[in-house]
Amino acid sequence: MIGTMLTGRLRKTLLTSLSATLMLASALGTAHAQTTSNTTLLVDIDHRPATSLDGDWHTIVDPYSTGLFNFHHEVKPDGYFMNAKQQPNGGPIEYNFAISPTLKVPGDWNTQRSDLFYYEGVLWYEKDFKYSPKPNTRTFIHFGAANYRSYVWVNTKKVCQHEGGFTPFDCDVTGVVKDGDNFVVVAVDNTRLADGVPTLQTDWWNYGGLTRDVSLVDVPEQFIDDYDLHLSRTNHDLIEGYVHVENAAHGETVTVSIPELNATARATVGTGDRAAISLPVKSVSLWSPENPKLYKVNIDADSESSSDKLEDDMGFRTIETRGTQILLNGKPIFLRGVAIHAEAPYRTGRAYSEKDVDTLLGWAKDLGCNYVRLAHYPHDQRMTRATDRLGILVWSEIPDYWALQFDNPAVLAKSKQQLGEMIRRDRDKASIILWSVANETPVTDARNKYLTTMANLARTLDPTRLVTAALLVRTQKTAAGSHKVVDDPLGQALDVLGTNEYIGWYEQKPAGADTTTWDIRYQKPVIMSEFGAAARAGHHGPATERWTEEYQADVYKHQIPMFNRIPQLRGTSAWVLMDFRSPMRTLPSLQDNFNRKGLVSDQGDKKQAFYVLQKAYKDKAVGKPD
Ligand code: GCB
Repeated sequence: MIGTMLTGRLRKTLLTSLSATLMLASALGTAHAQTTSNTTLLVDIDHRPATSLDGDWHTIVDPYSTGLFNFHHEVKPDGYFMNAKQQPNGGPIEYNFAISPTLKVPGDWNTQRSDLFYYEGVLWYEKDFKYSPKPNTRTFIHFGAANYRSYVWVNTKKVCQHEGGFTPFDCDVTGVVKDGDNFVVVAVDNTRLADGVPTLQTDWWNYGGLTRDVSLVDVPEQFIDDYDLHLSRTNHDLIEGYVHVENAAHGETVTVSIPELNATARATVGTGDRAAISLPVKSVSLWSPENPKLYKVNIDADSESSSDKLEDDMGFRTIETRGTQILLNGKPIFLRGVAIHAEAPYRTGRAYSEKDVDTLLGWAKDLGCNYVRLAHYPHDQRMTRATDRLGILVWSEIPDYWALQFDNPAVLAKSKQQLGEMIRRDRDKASIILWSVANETPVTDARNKYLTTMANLARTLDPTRLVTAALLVRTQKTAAGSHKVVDDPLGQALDVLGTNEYIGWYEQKPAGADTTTWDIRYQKPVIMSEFGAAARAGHHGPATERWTEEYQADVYKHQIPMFNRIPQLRGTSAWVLMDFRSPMRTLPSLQDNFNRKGLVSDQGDKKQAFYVLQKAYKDKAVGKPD
């Protein structure tokens, strides 16, 4: 919602750090070009046997990238990735991981050490680990996510690099890991980039580091690295899709079975290393918020020389639109929801644990939600596993947020990569019904083209779900109040339109909603993907006084009747479940670097607006399914 004007000084600072980072990236790219591509991305990683590399990692804060460049800014052959130790008669070694402070992984660095609170730059991580090689095995180091760019070395050899702060990646370390003692060094750089996804401005904290789990995974030489198994939209007695076997042997067979349904399908791997699956089932108990039934699914890939097995917990349902309706298992549904940032309750920082997820989703359930918008990037996989278990429908999105460089093909490539990684990790989750490709992006020809490409890609990668985006809305003043027009050309490419509005906060008074009319120029379902107002928990006063709980509650009281006057509204996600850290929110004592639009404070205090929305959701007094 906020303009992106930069002051001259700030722009200069950003450009300086940007060019340093670009040099780092290109130096790393050229110096290690032969080992930089990493294409494997293992799915269902939480069901694979793995050795966790979580815990304490030694760290070196490196704002000048000294670990990589010499004094003339040339790439050093003996950077920190060598993990060298001073020898009695050797040259000077001016770093030592072994005696450097540790940080916990998973975890952002900002909230673990006060001197790193505002840090944006390069930070090096190192961990020793033991390994015993097994025959006929490929070995990967799996990173749940690292923000924003990562460069990885094992035993001094560069094994991969990755860009994107919220999606997983794997480094193939086969042949690089050895029997006995090994070490891994990771340089993580969270410098914001003009050509990054997201770009320079975001209304959330740029938490850096190895923010999710890291593990060492052995797989057979032929291994299952991707699959898509879903209920047919036209036949609820059929599960269809594919299993991909990497490096599949000729004649490799794949078996998918669901013991509880007494169902088994066998197929041979064909073109593109994929086995097409068609699994007839009888009386599947369809997944829904009222019945979040998950089945154990076994997937086996067998050849003469190798065998790989995976197990998953999956629900089966269909999601589609009919006119302005959203149909879950063929029946119209209204999405009663709230948006959630991956901000950890109570301790702040990036959320990663089961406990974080339980707390956040516990509040969402208590609010009466059957749906959550996971803003503004893919959350930890624990979140989407939990929404599957709890029966909470999900909108999941990539950080195509605000003013990306829409005319830059390199940026488009980054968005595509993140979309692909998000869909690949989470396409086995029945709870996810919506992939969102953007939030509040400025309408230009370049952006329309870019995001249409993204919407089409989402549909190609996953034709079984709905594609959406949170759009800005045009406002016209009328004699009676205001008129909101939804005619963004991107709407053509979407299945469901998300619309964000802040009547009562950034525009008008709360009562402005009473006289606002809506003109939606598409015959498609609409979700009010954001609305809300800020309040400091415990700050009370008249409902006319900004920042009070009463004011925030008043905004909600006026929003709900307005929603009920939008015939094609099929969902609402209030902004936002819990207060979250944002450097944009500097007002002392009221904000203190938190966006205070939470219905719950970061310390778990429910504000008055929580109860207003809870009552409306529990009484089913907001919106209607058809
Ligand atoms: C928005 C953005 C969201 C912000 C919110 C706000 O429209 O999508 O990321 O945090 O407004 O609080 O201004």
